[in-house]
Amino acid sequence: MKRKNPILILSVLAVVSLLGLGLLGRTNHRVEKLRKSSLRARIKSISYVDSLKSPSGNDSEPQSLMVKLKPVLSGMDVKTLFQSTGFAEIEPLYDNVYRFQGKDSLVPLNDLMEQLRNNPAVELVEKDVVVRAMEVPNDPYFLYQFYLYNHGQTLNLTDGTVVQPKSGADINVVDAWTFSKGSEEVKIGVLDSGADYNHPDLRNKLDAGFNFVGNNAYPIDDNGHGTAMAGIIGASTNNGQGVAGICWNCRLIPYKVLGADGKGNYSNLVLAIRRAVDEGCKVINMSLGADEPSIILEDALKYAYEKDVVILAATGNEGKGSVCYPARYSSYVLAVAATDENDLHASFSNHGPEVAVAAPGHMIMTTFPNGQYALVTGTSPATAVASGVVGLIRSLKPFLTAEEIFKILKYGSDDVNKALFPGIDIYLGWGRLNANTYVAPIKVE
Ligand SMILES: [Ca+2]
Ligand SMILES: [Ca+2]
Repeated sequence: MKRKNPILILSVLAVVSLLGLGLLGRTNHRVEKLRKSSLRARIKSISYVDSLKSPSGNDSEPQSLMVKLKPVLSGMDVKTLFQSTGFAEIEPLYDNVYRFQGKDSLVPLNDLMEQLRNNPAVELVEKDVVVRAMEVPNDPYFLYQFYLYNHGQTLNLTDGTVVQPKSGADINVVDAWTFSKGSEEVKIGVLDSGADYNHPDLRNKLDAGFNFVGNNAYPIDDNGHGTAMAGIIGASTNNGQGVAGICWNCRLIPYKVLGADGKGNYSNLVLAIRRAVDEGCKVINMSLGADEPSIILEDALKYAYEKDVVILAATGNEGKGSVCYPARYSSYVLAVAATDENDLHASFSNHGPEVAVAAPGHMIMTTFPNGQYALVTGTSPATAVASGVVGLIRSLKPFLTAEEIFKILKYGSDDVNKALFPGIDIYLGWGRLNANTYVAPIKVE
């Protein structure tokens, strides 16, 4: 377990300024919207920003002080002695050392500290520094990945946008990593526009896939969408570089079904699903969709499900009351809706009775071609988040069937909209993912 210490924060800030330099000259907050096509799968808005300013946290400020009194005070009633100083509570720790609780005080802690420093009875005053007992990966952009760890950090984008996420609106994956960081045995098929095999945060994670668009063995990414999805699912993590992936050790297999324009067709999708199953993928990510049903497509999904593959697909980004295909085939597929950084249903996320779960899908920091990093938005990244989480479950519990994993998500997700829509609903399905509840051992008291 590592502590989050000042050295880590300094190094993160140092890299933040490098990010600003590295991405200078990029189009500011560009948003690509790709056109609908009735017979073609399509993907939606990818957005990215050119650079970011330094973030700041707000839940790690100390609320109390550790105070060492001079030995001459031993035996005296310390509470009486300091009762006028404005501390809510004074508790003995050991010998002459006390904890002075400033949490509910009307006086700022720094002022209380200064008062004590000037008090002749006080030998030493220190802030009661907040420590976190958890493993935080050393990837420098981890601070921007509030979908993984949201402690209410403020993000200032260079276009003037300020993102202020709600603390706790994340998939609780840092805790989950204590139990599962993924296994190389679990292969995740990413059916998309290919992947950047040279990206420093992906090159050690990608296995050979296939390019159905060019009908060759090289699923290179000439669009960017596939590289972004692959990074969310399983970028190299704790490697001191770029972003953290969700499934640290899972293998990623790109199957290219979308061209440079972000479009593809069902025939290649069907071929890719069948090939991914036959090549041993236990999870299939489809951050894509179209509006028309297809019996042949449904047959391919059924084939995968019966071979015990967990398939995840995006609900679509039109903000309408119908879920795209293949996500709509909910007997075989987990349809993933998007939430935002406040745990609210994202307005662009399609809804309907087929929605299974929701995952963060707004401003998701991930890999982008040519060694870059980007913030992407849509039900596409939400789906990739869910695939990474399913990869963690499959790694830890390979004996579970696809059907059982559906049930784990059903009973373990957080019903974050329960005030308005208690239980399963057409917006968030069973709720927003909570990776820790899926993988943590059940506590028996
Ligand atoms: Ca990394
Ligand atoms: Ca609900």
